[in-house]
Amino acid sequence: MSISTQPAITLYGTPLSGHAHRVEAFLNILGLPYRYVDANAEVRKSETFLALNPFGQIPVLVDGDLVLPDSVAILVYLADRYDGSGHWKPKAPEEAAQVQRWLSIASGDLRFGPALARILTLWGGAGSLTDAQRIAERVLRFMDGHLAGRDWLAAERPTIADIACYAYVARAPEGHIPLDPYPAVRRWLERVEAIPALTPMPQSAIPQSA
Ligand SMILES: N[C@@H](CCC(=O)N[C@@H](CS)C(=O)NCC(=O)O)C(=O)O
Repeated sequence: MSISTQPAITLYGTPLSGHAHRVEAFLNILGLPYRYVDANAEVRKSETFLALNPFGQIPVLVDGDLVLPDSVAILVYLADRYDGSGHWKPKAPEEAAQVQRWLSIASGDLRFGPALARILTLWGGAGSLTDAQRIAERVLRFMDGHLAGRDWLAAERPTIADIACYAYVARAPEGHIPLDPYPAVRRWLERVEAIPALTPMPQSAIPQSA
């Protein structure tokens, strides 16, 4: 009888996707074994991938029979399913609401602010860089004020809110959004990067225009 050593979890992502980084970081923090499939733009157009996510987007997590697209949905699932400590997704109503608020910011302002500015700068595409930078500055100013008197976004310890918001803030300079005006955000980034097992979001090797 042969025993399969294949991990139950597969993550479809790419190394420079901040959305995929959220999931990869959390899988590593939880110490869960997983198989990583590099789903580049070509792969994402394939019928096989579109069967997993009709939106053609990464990340997608497959865990046994479950096929789950969307980085935030995946963080919620992994926390509920595998975080025995309950620390990463608190249940107390106030903290739970704060976590949800920052997950919404991760999917909204951070996606259409620093993430879009980075995409447009590094790879081009549709959208206004000026609008994206304006949204980025607004959310970073808000984050900086919020973090001035606290270590973590949603609770007194790190939660999935910090994991969800980290990558696109860390790499905002790749969209020509300097982080110098946001000292509390920079200190928070250092705290996030010191979380055991979290691997920092890689810097793009693509040369940036001035
Ligand atoms: N709401 C989704 C957004 C994911 C997303 O935008 N992924 C990008 C890569 S960072 C993607 O796959 N883009 C390809 C496309 O939209 O065609 C999530 O949170 O996972």
